[in-house]
Amino acid sequence: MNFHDAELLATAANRTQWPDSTLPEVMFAGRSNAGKSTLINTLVNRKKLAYTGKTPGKTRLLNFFEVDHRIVFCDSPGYGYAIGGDDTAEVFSTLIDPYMTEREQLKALVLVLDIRRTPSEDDLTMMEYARANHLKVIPVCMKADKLSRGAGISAMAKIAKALDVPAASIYPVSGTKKTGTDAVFQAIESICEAM
Ligand SMILES: Nc1nc2c(ncn2[C@@H]2O[C@H](COP(=O)(O)OP(=O)(O)OP(=O)(O)O)[C@@H](O)[C@H]2O)c(=O)[nH]1
Ligand SMILES: [Mg+2]
Repeated sequence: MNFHDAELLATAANRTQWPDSTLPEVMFAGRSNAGKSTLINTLVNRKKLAYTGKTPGKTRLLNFFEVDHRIVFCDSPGYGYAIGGDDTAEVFSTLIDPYMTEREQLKALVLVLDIRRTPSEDDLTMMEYARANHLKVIPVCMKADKLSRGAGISAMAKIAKALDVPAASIYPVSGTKKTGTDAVFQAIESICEAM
């Protein structure tokens, strides 16, 4: 496991609160409870940088983390769960949509999925939306530790088919076993360096 320096740069409810940074950014999005915040913590080898929890709806705003002084990770609220009375549509229109369409240094979407679940309509919409905004998409299957090796491979094949991407382009990660993150980090780095 590599050491990465990481710090919270900003928490934003609207565009005026986006951090004043020019570093390349990567957004982490996905269904509520899929493991977005856990993935960020595991990538930077920190237990509690991003806020995680057993109940869905833990991440409420956009949270920006500067990593190694060269990349910014943006954690976002999950979709598919009503957050504090607001519905998913509102989170999308007030937080996620402006960020995805207007943030110039945003380079990639890490689409965070639960390896045990078929991608939802919202996942497919998010992926199309990222592509429409010229973002590269890195699909990551969290909770790989919950399935046996064989079941994990067949689950990822099904997910690849649903997303219409090659199976080899999907990254399995376990937050509890801390496996799979080096490959994800490299994928993020190579996209950010190419820009
Ligand atoms: N076993 C296992 N549990 C995981 C893994 N990743 C996340 N979890 C658990 O899943 C739950 C949700 O994780 P979070 O990282 O908070 O998920 P999130 O997508 O950020 O959720 P919201 O912010 O609420 O949308 C927590 O109880 C985590 O401990 C994993 O790889 N393996
Ligand atoms: Mg979260």
